[in-house]
Amino acid sequence: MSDVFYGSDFDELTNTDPEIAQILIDELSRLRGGIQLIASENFTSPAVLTAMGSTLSNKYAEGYPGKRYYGGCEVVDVAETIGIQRAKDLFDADHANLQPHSGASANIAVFGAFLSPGDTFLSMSLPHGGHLTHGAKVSFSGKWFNPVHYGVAEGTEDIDYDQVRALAREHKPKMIIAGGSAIPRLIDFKAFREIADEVGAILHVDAAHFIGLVAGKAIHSPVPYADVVSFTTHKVLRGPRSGMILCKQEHAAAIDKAVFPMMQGGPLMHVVAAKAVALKEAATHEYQKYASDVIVNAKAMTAGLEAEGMRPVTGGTDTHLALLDLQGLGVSGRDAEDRCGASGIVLNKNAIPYDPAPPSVASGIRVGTPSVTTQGMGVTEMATIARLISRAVKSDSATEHAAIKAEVGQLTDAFPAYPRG
Ligand code: DSN
Repeated sequence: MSDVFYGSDFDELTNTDPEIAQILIDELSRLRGGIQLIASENFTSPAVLTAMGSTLSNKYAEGYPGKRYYGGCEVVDVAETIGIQRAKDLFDADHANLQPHSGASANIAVFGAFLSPGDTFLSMSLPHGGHLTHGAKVSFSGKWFNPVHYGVAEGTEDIDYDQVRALAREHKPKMIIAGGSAIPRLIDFKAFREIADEVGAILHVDAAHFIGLVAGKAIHSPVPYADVVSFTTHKVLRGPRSGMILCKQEHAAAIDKAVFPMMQGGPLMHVVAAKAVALKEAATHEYQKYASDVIVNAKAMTAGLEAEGMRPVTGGTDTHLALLDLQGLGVSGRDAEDRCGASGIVLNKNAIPYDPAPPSVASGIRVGTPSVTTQGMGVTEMATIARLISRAVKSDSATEHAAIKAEVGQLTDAFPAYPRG
């Protein structure tokens, strides 16, 4: 441990709580020992992890830099101010709020800033690739507000902009949300802006999945078009598990008040500092190369899976993720997830548009390349992984799954997550 830094000291944790220390070791082994294809996960850097494991965790800092409700905030004020400036610079945004604890809490704040209970909003339906916080009945957004949902067109399986426009004209929503959790294609933010303007709605882009690609200049940005952009910071962006909001200057006060004091109390200053670190990392040429490699890898993996009989929804991907329809193989998403899991490949079952199966079974799987790209894998490895997934999905033999797991081990040994020093 450094003379000047307390935190992230594993020996200290081992002495105090060997049980939890062992869980940290076990989780690191799990990450290192498998192929991680959850599209919403990544391997954040040791620098980000260090900021999160620091004494900044101790500080109560309700309020914003220079306007806190506690004394002693002069140091954490600097961290938050640096982070805000980095976010504004990286995304060319008028205003940034780094305090939301997560993507879901960022979205609660967006609703709080612009809507009142009972107001109507328009968003993508969950079974077509939306998100729980975009109006699912079990979420605050579906319980307290009135969601109207658009989906994808049956033929293209891409967002049906004609339907978005028609529903907007019919329901006059106060807010329109673009974005979701299983959208493999680029979103036409200009079209959404035009529809929002036509009906006088706020345009909220939930960029959680793809903001890292925007940061790395690999895809176009929603920031010029949206009134407000919310996102998580731990997906392609590779920051700490947390949330963030960008908005136009005219909405800055409303967003800040909705984050604190409406939605949250004290910010997690260690996580705010970690977000600042991630934003610095994301502004580098190295990160830009990473972001474009994530897409190249996603395209390669999708092509490999298609060659093995798994149909890519929309015919392919422009981003970090793909949705594969397994109906042609006669295997459910749930069975595919289990079989891959037994083979050391971590991915999730996923509903596909117009899915005949219930969500707990699902006809598809979702794969993403943020983590394997962080490990340094390229298109050759993506082709290998596609073949391993195919073998795992098509077999219910434990022997075959064990054989695949051994091959997974060779790959993860060659491209380790968190390499040993
Ligand atoms: N549940 C996350 C995902 O996996 O896409 C988004 O919140």
